[in-house]
Amino acid sequence: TTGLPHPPWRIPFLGDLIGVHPRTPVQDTLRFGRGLGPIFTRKFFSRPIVIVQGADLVGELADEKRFAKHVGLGVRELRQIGGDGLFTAHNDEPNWQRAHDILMPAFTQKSMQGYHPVMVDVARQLTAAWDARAGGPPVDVAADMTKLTLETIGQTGFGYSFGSFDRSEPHPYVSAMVGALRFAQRQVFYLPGISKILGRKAIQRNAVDLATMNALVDDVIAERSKPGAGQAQDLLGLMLSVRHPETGERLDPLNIRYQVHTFLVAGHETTSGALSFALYYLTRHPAALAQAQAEVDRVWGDDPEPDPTFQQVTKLRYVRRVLDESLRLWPTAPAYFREAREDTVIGGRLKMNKGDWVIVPLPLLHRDPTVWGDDPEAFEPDRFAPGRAKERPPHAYKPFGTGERACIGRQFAIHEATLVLGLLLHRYELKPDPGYQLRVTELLTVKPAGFTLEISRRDRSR
Ligand code: MNH
Repeated sequence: TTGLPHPPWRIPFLGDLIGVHPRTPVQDTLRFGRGLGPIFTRKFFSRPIVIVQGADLVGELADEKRFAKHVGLGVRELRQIGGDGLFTAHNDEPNWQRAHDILMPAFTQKSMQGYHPVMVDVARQLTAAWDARAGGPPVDVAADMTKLTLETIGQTGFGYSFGSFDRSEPHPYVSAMVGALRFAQRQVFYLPGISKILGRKAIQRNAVDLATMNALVDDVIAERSKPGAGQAQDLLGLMLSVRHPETGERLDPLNIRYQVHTFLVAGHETTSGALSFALYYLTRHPAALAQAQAEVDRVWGDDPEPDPTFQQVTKLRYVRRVLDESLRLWPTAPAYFREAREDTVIGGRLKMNKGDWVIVPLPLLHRDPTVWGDDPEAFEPDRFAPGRAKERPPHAYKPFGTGERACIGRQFAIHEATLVLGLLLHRYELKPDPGYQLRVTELLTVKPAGFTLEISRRDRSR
């Protein structure tokens, strides 16, 4: 890594710690990365990290023959929750392929059609809660989107309801999860060993959080394993009853627990952030909001209580563009890692030995001015209008990752988010606090913090 551009003010032993904060690794990288060129480095203590931006190099890294997913800093720490579950498994762990093959049938178009009525039902729990708040004090958008997405994955995946909309405090699973994620994120910044000395209390609290999470998941599994419980073909049903199509193997109980955590966490934090950013950008851009509302009105007309079909959701093309553009500016899973399968050179200049890895921070890739033009910060959903993708290099936009380890839940997330955003735009007038300045919080995923909206039912008599 010697010779690579790096942030100013490098100090011996500590490295590039000036101007960084353990709670904002992505935003720090975004700030430093502008102007440092396609390959740069940051050093935490003695550990150098190589960071790659720019669509050309990210395209090169997408070559599955030369590179593969790396379970990197911040993801590795999640193995205490996700173990060898899909997200945190190393490429060569046998449970990855096994679970991938067993679970793929849960993510087909046909499966999405099966989840659709449940997604509608959960969306109605949200609108019932918002109806009760209409005309009243503003709602905390990210908090409510998190309730919604957690309910959706709980009910579609596992037939389990967290009762999120009947609670004033987050479900204990969620509080424990937030604690465990925070613990994992903090570990990234400690030298190996230091966290053990400095953080006895934190380690104990983390153990309690993990136990809380495990207890809930073990209950859900036990409930469904009872004789006569019946096996719905949801995620849990597949994991409990299906053998691998070729090898006949099943998933073992510990791995099933890891997978349930994985889906509960991966399946809700990211989609919740995507919905929250979309609402943020829409309410800052009146023309886009008007266009999105015109679209949902074309699809659902003046019916105040539409019964949305699966087909109708796929017709919300502009709403979809709004989501795509929101995920460009704030890809809610903000980075992935790639490692070299063999010794190689990238960009014609950076030598990588087999096993060496680099990080791809997506907010930087998605602001590459050679791809997105002079004003990459501008929110313009029409960047995703039909035909426009052809104008870009193929790997310029990667909110769902790349290759065989890309997001398995992409269609699920897009269907859920489009449906919910559409229904909210059809039902409510949304007024942002004019003084709100976007503040992004990072907890492995990114979300707008403190973002509220005043909501009122739309007047359909006009
Ligand atoms: Mn999702 C992997 C982004 C929604 C389940 N997801 C990934 C990766 C990205 C990602 C990026 C690749 C990470 C890496 O290379 O290390 N995911 C998202 C975003 C959304 C999202 C931006 C919503 C918006 N993800 C969902 C949903 C589910 C889900 C919803 C489940 C229903 N994601 C996963 C799983 C993986 C994954 C599981 C790991 C896949 C694998 O490696 O086999």
